[in-house]
Amino acid sequence: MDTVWLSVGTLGMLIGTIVFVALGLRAPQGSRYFFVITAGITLIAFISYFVMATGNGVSTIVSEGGTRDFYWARYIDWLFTTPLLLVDLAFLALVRPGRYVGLIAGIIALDVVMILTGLGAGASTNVALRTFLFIVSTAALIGVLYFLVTRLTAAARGQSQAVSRVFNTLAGLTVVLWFLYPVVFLLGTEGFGAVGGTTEIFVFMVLDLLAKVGFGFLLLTNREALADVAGGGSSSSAARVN
Ligand code: RET
Repeated sequence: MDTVWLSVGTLGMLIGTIVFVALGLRAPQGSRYFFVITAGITLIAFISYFVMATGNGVSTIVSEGGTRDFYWARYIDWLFTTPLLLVDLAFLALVRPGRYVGLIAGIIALDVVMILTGLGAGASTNVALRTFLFIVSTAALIGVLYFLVTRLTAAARGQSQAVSRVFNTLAGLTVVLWFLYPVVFLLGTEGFGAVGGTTEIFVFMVLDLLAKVGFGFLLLTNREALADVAGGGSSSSAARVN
């Protein structure tokens, strides 16, 4: 069953990538970078899921409590795709992202800390170390989401109505979905083992599809918002000459 769910994830990410590339061929003027970034996100996840579905990217961890399969490939995926999702959100919210390099770099740095400490927590067999790394990872997640709902949301409010509306939807989706990852981790094989490995693989697959393909679809089909961002933040996109 694990292979079935990982294959569903592989196929879902492949379809997402193809759809995003196809949508990108008709991208509103000046907004193609959103399509490139978002298709890149699903392409990376496709590769990661393909690796896992074919029995790779997984190690057996032996501890006193027994053995468990640890799918480390998903952390390599997340290490690249979660910053790219945040870049999508930052480019949507900020009229001139170049002026906010510090803010964007800070959010990405927190995000990378979150994934790497999460990887350490998942791979470790030492309970104290795992607990410590889990707490650091969750604190970093809270930091990322804090900047998302404060600084980026405030910036998005200054954009056109179409932009701020889609930003609020995507930010809300991100806050809810991202918080579920540590919950699944905690309940699954890396944590208390309240749910089995197959359930964990299934739930992560659903979360990954929603957080990447669902997110991308909402963003890339909103042509009005994309045209507004490309047009420099006003609601008229005609003003911009490319
Ligand atoms: C981990 C480890 C335990 C603590 C925390 C975690 C957070 C993971 C997150 C992952 C998001 C992944 C996404 C993937 C894209 O599809 C690493 C499970 C806080 C937030 C959005």
